[in-house]
Amino acid sequence: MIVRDIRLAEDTKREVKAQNWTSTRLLLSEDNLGFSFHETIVKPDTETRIWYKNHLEAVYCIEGSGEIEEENGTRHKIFPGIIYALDKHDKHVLRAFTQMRMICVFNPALVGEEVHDENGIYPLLEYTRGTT
Ligand code: 9YT
Repeated sequence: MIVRDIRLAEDTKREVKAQNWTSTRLLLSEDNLGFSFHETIVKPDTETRIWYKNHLEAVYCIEGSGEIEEENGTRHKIFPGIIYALDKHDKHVLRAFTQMRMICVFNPALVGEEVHDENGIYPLLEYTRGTT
C-alpha cells in the first residue's frame, strides 16, 4: 500500500511548476499503478493551450471556476463537481477565471517532471527502473 501526504511534496521534485500551473504528482509511473495522479493548481486569469498527444487525461475540479474550449469552439464551464476526460487526445484551451484546484489522472502514467512543450504536449517518457 502507498500512503502519501501532499504537504510533504512541497518543494520537492514532485511539485512541478509551469507558467500557468503547479502540479503536485502524488502517484507516478514508478508506483506501477498504470496511471499517475496529480493535484494541479491553475493560476487565475490564465489561458493554456494543451494537447496530450501521448496521454489520456481525466480532470476533476474541486475548487474555482473556468472553462475548457474544444478545438471546434465548443466551451464547457468548469466548477467544483465537473470532470472532463480527454479520451480522444483532444486539443483544448483551458481558461481559469479564478484559481482552480484540479485532480488529474494520466494514462500512461507520467514519470514525474514533464512540462508542456511549445505545442502543449508532454513527451512520452519511460521510467527506467534501476538504471541511471
Ligand atoms: C488541468 C491541466 O491539465 N493542467 C496542466 C497540468 C497537468 N494537469 C499536470 O501535469 O498535472
